[in-house]
Amino acid sequence: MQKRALAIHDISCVGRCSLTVALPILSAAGINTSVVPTALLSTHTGEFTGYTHLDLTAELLPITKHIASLGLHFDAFYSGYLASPTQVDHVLMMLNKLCDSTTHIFVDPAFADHGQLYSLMDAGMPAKMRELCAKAQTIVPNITEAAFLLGEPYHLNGYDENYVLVLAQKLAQLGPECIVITDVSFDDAQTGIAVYHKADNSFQLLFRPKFAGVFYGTGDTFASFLLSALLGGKQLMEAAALALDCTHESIRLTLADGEPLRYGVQFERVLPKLISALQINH
Ligand code: PXL
Repeated sequence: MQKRALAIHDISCVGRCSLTVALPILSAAGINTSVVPTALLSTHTGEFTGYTHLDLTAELLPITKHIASLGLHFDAFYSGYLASPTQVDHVLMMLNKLCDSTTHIFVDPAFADHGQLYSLMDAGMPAKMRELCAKAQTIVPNITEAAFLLGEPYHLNGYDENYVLVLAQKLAQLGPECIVITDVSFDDAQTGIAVYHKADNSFQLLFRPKFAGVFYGTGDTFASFLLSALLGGKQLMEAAALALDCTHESIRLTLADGEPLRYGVQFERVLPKLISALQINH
């Protein structure tokens, strides 16, 4: 049976992030993916100016009621960028109405990066997003979001493995079983992820050579690759390593091609690698 996911993120028309990343990646992984757009923007809010923004919170209850009436089972509930703290309450309502005991609740908090909240983000978002993370089985914050979720000081650099381990353990205490922290870096040469599994207190760091630049949407590509691999039956560590490799390769190809970074990364070119790693026969 094909797995079924519900992806709840914004649509940024231009600039490959959120749903324009999640839908193609999950679909390539053979997952039947339904989408709920949380907001409609002309571009992401990273390196563009003058973008439009339509908050779709008012649609979430009617959409949820109708989908709930269909009696569908979702194997994964995957939330990402949310427009406001109020919208997080609506997503919690969706979660209650659309998930059952076997739904993998996978939350990418997607509200900050490099020590700062995203442009349109309300200062109340970290505290509110904590409530959603508490309901998740897996969360994938970057290091900024991990610190902000816990109200801990954010360190641009000069932190060590123990700082990251303590963040992961404290995040696990909120509720989730699996914590994958992205954008972990102890020096200029390497960047990577920290993978923490609460069941056995296991903690592993995975690094790849660091590329210079700001890569928009890569949190979304990483999370989408990771969820694809988990739904494809991979264990957490193997799934995280595959997602890291696919994301790293997307960045490498984008830089080699010379495309301006604000348009996101060329994840499309890595989909064959994902498909073969997951041994999917389309
Ligand atoms: O990739 C995260 C993201 C998602 N959605 C919007 C964003 C960003 C990051 O800047 O602006 C609208």
